[in-house]
Amino acid sequence: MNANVKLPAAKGVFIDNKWQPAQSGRTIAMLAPATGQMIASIAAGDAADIDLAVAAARRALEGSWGRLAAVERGRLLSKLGRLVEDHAEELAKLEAADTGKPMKQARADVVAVARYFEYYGGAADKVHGDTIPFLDGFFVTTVYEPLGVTGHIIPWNYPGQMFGRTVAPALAMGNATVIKPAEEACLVPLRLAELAAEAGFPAGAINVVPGLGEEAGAALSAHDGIDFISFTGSPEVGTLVQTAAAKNHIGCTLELGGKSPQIVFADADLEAALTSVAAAIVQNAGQTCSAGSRVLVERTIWDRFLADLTLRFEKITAGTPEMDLDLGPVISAVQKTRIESMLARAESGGARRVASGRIAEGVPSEGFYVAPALYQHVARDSELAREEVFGPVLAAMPFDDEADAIRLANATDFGLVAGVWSGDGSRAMRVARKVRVGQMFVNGYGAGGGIELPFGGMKRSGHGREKGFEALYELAAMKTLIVKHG
Ligand code: TXE
Repeated sequence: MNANVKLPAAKGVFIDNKWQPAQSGRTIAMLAPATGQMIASIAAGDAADIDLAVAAARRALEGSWGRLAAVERGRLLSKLGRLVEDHAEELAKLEAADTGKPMKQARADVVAVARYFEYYGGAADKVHGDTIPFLDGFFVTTVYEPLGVTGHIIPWNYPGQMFGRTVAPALAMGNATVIKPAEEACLVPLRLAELAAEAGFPAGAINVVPGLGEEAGAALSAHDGIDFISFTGSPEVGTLVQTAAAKNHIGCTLELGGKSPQIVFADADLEAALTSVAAAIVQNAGQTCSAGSRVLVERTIWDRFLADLTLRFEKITAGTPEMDLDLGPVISAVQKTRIESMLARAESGGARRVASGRIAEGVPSEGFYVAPALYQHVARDSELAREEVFGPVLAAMPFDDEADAIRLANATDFGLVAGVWSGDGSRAMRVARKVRVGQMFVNGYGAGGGIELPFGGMKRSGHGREKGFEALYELAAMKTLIVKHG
């Protein structure tokens, strides 16, 4: 790791704007995915640290943070956004070391992090209620108030962006936050908390407790002192988090990944579709909830499309962050093994690998590299057709007509994102309205879309909306104020 990069992780748990060791004194070794070597040792927070963090957040709500006007909260968020820009290169290096992604992608991620704080900084004083005509002698209005202490369990694929995505709108609405970043990658969230203190956020508004999911994460989601929990991760853990939230009768948002299809009709701009289809599975080594992991191709162009896609796939190359190629390694040995086992099962079930990308020469042999892979002969009811791989693996499947395309697109339990490519605008709209997802692209596909665009799932992809103004409403309590004035 570059000597100029500070390692906030080594400093412990961040509570009340101060670093402290985990109460247990335990630590977790963090490995760089690109090299397999240890780069940092983070505090292994657990229930005792979560207790302290929730108490600090509650004090902040009752203290100076709770008294700040919306415009002041917005100013702090905007200032944090500018500090992120000032530290962009440092944060990009941390993100790349932590996740293994190419530097250009880590830099783009940091731009997005700053943008989250800028967007929600500007939005903080623009969430207002309605006046509602009611009976004679009454004045009725709705107001948005903070929920209270909000918990945020975030994953390792975009540690910086996920912090911005869920924490910025929570702060904009005046909540005090406790964040549990992923044990595999949490350097950027820890550094962001430190920068937030520098920006002037009062003690307790932002608390970060790194630690294992089954310890710190489970303790946060089950804590009776929180008022809301936001979770991004696997469907299995999502079930645990929602169950814990139900026991405390609090709300939650769940973002649980996807099996997102791009549907390509014969009349589409095929060049544009090919470029997008290849890019959408390579970004972040396929470890993106909205990765385009299925391509559904009209049978009349199947051979030609697959041949062109194969050519593109074979040029895709994985390397270290510093090589700055198309993709990096996957996050961990566990994930590499998980992907490889899924592919072995797919192949024994008849799926055929038609193209492989490359792994650059000279990558460290201990790194967690997976060559990008394109599969055909993928049975419609197979695991590869229906389940998230979370790696650079694309399943290609042909369809016969519009109805078949819609059926196939909907034939997974997930419903996060989809794309349709067609030169026939009416058909594209018909398909777009019938695919059951939270975000639908027409003649384009960008993982997750922009920060302004509401994002979230249907079915097993979860519920609730992040990004855009919708996130602010998820993270606020609407009160109806009824005044009888006679
Ligand atoms: O997820 P986990 P994992 C999917 C993807 C991936 C699979 C497994 O398919 O292959 O999930 O990844 C915390 N109580 N996604 O094992 O375990 C954990 O510490 C509370 C999709 O990494 O769900 C981390 O902070 N929290 C995805 C977070 O949950 C717990 C992003 C996610 O980890 C916990 C990541 C518990 N009992 C994985 N156990 C997306 N939607 O983008 C773990 N955690």
